[in-house]
Amino acid sequence: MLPRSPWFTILFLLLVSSCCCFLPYASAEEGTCSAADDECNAAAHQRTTQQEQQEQQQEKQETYTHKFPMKFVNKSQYRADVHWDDGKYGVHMAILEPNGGESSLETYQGHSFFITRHGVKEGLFDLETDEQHRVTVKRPNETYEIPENAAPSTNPCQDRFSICKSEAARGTCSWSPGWMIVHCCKSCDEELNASELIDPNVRCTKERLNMTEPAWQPGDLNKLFESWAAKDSDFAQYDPQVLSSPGAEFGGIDGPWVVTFDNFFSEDEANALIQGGAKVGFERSTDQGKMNSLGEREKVVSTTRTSSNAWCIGACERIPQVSRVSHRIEEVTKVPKKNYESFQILEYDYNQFYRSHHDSSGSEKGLSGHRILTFFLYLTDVEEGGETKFNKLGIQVKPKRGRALVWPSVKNEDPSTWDPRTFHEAMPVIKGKKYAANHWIHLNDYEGPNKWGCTGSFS
Ligand SMILES: *[C@@H]1O[C@H](CO)[C@@H](O)[C@H](O)[C@H]1NC(C)=O
Ligand SMILES: *[C@@H]1O[C@H](CO)[C@@H](O)[C@H](O)[C@H]1NC(C)=O
Ligand SMILES: *[C@@H]1O[C@H](CO)[C@@H](O)[C@H](O)[C@H]1NC(C)=O
Ligand SMILES: CC(=O)N[C@H]1CO[C@H](CO)[C@@H](O)[C@@H]1O
Repeated sequence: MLPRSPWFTILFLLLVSSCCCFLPYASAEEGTCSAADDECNAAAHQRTTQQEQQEQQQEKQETYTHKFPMKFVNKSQYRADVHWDDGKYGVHMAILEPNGGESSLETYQGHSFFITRHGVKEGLFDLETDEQHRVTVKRPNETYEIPENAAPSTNPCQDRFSICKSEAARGTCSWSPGWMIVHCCKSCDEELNASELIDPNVRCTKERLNMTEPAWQPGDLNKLFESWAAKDSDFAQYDPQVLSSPGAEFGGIDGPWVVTFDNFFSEDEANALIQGGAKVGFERSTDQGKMNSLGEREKVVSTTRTSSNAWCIGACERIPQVSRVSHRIEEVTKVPKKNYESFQILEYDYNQFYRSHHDSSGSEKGLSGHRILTFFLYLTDVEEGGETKFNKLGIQVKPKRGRALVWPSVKNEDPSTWDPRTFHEAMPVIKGKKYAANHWIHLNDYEGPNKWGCTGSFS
């Protein structure tokens, strides 16, 4: 049996307290108390309490209520982004460019910032402690240096944001699994096995995603466009016009199919799409850059495309007129909506343009396959400029509210091969403002792979 004398109890308490409170202050200068030396320990305790109070007072004296500058320097080999931690997803504040990698921000005392790789939200870490680089602002004119050895963690399963736990608690892991696995992996691990699924080779297989058959077999492309061009078309009320058809057999020039429906949607529907875009918020258009090991593509501000765009998701997609137009496109194309990217709403101001490009997804087509069709809607009349120009075909289409322009990006004989004839560009707006919207339609399912974070896009 252990002795239960008062001495034992005191000794025990002292041992506990000495390891928790006194140890950091037991430096050589101050001298070290033996655990049982009551008086010495009491004195040391007083000293440390005084020190703490002094430090606290000092902290208190240095209160800054005004904005002040803070400098960030990037010494790492990664292009970095600085985000203010707003307690939610963070707010992007600065890019640390190469060749100097410096940026100065105006900030407030107590604000926190975290550092990620540029263009994705993958954190830059101290690999020894496995802590993400972050800083809480204490006083004006500090410099925060991202050290040379900063790098993504070797453990990809991290919570990137303060809000991850509460998002997981309200069920977001199951209704937005792709985004959550990549951004809130720890918080979704129990529910989804996120630490396994964070590897895109595990997460993004045809079998796991229950992918269905391609929308088109060879020959289906021509059949569809021929049904629109026919005199007795089911869709004659939308006023189809053929600008180009194979062998010019159905009108227009000899080339790939290019068709307009000059009366495809109403003014009310056009306005609803513009308002939906505003609801989500228009942002400067970006291109997709390189992919990291988690399947995220870097967002790159485009130089060949100066428009702004908004992806019509959530509240925008639920606007009745918006879903009515999507549904009409399903009826006309006979390709189900699960193969579509969300409506992209576009805004072109004076002199804005989108230089020559192709809508297929290039050689990297992924699970969803190429974009086979572009269904493009002009939401406003434009006084001058803003035409869609097919560079190789010599066709220009004028914006006109209610008009839809449709063309394929792939070949009739092989819908998994892109058709280089349909390069096109958006001419600069000279007078007025151009609003447009498009659905990009894929050969295979898009919604499933997108939901599971298998399309490179996580917005
Ligand atoms: C911070 O820098 C600015 C401009 O360089 C200077 O005016 C200000 O006094 C500095 N503040 C402190 C507290 O050092
Ligand atoms: C997670 O993985 C384990 C084993 O790999 C499996 O037993 C379990 O059912 C999985 N849980 C979920 C939610 O998929
Ligand atoms: C695929 O189908 C199976 C069986 O219906 C289902 O349990 C599973 O959740 C589906 N997978 C996905 C990613 O939707
Ligand atoms: C990749 C990259 O942009 N890294 C830069 C970070 O900043 C240092 C200078 O501080 C540059 O040398 C690096 O090129």
